[in-house]
Amino acid sequence: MTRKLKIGITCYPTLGGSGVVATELGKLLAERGHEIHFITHSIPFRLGKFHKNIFFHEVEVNDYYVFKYPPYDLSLASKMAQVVKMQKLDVLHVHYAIPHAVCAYLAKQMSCDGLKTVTTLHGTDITVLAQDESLKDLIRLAIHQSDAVTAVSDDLIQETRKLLDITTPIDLTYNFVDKRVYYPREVESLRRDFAAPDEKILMHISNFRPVKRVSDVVDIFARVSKKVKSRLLLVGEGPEQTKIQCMIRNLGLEDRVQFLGKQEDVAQVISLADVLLLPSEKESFGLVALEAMACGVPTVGSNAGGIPELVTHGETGFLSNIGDVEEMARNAEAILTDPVLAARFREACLHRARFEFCNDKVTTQYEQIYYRVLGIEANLPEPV
Ligand code: GMT
Repeated sequence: MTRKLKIGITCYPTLGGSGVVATELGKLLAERGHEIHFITHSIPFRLGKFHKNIFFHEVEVNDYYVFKYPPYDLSLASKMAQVVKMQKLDVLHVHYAIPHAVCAYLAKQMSCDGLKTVTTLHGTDITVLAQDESLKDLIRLAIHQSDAVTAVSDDLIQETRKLLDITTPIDLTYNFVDKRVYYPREVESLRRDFAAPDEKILMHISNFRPVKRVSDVVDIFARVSKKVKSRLLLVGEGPEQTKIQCMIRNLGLEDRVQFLGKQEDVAQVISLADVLLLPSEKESFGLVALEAMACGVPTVGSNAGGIPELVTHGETGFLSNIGDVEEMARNAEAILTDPVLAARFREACLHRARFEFCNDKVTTQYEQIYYRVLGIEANLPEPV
C-alpha cells in the first residue's frame, strides 16, 4: 500500500472559494488517511466537525514596537517551518501565490531538504496581482520555486504564462464539490417562504465586489421580471451592497428582491433557485456555478475567464459576452418559460457536476501530484 502523507495546507481561511476548496480538499485527504495540518491565521470556516487526522496551527503575528505594520507573512513562514520540522511534513500545499507561496519558499529554506511545496493558483493572485509591476517578480519567484504549480482552469494557466512569462509545467486541477453535500435538496416547503407557486426564483451568490457585476444581475432581473413572474434572491455580502440596494429601490423592485446575507448551507439555498446569475467581469473558475450545477441549477452569465470550461453553453447554462444583459435576460427567460428545456439542463447539470468535477476525481489528482513531487510511485484507487 502507498504510504500516507503528512500535508500542511495554507489558505485564506475566512473567505472565498479558494478557502472553501483548500479546506474541503484537506477534509477529503484526511478521510483517505493522510495527516492534514492547516497553518492559517484562524480556523478555516468550512472545517466543521472534529476529525482525527486534521490539526490546526494558528499563525500569531508579532507586533513589536519597531514594526509599523505587523509582518504577517514572516510569522506565517516561521510557523510553517516550525510545523514542518515538528510534524515532519512531506508537503506544504499553499493556495494563492501571494503571500502563501512566497512564505512556503522561505519555510523550505528554514526546514528540511525533503520538504516539497505545491502552489495552487486561484485567480486574482495572477489576474490582478501579477499585473502589478511591484509584485510580478515576487509571484514569478514563488511559482518557479514551487515543486508543483496547479491552476483551477486552463484559462488561468494561459493567463499565468502570458503575464509572467512562465514556461514550467502547470497542472490543471479544476475545483470540485463534495457530492455528498451538493445535490438537489428537498426545498418544496422552504420555497413557499420566498416565492408563490407560480413564481420563478433567480439567484446570485457572491462577495459583492465590482468584479461580480452585481448591477448586471439587477439589470437582468429587471428585464426578466417584466415577462416572467419571478423573484431575485441575493446571497452574500460585500462592498457593492449599498449601491445595489439603491439601484433596486430606484427600479422599484424592492418587493421582488430579497437579500439573504451570508449563508452557511449553500447547497440548501441554491436548491431554491431555477437559475443562477453569474455575469462576472473576471472569474478564473466560478465555484458558485459548480455548486449550483451540482444541485441541478443552470447558470446564465458571462463567458469570462474559466467559466466556459465549467458551464457548457446550451447544455448546462447560457453564456454571453460580459455586459450583454439583454441577451442574458433572454437566456434566463428561455429556461424559466420552457419546462422541457429546464428539465434537460437540470439533468445535464447533475451529470456534468458528478462526473467531471466530483470530489473523488480531483482529490486523486492532487494526491498524484504530491506523490510525483516526492518521487513516490503511487497506487491510487480509481475514482468512483
Ligand atoms: O481571487 C479572488 O477574487 C477570490 C477567490 C476566492 O478565494 O474565492 O476567487 C477565485 O478563486 C475561486 C476558487 O478557485 C474561483 O472560483 C474564482 O473564480 C476566483 N475569482 C476570480 O478569478 C475573480
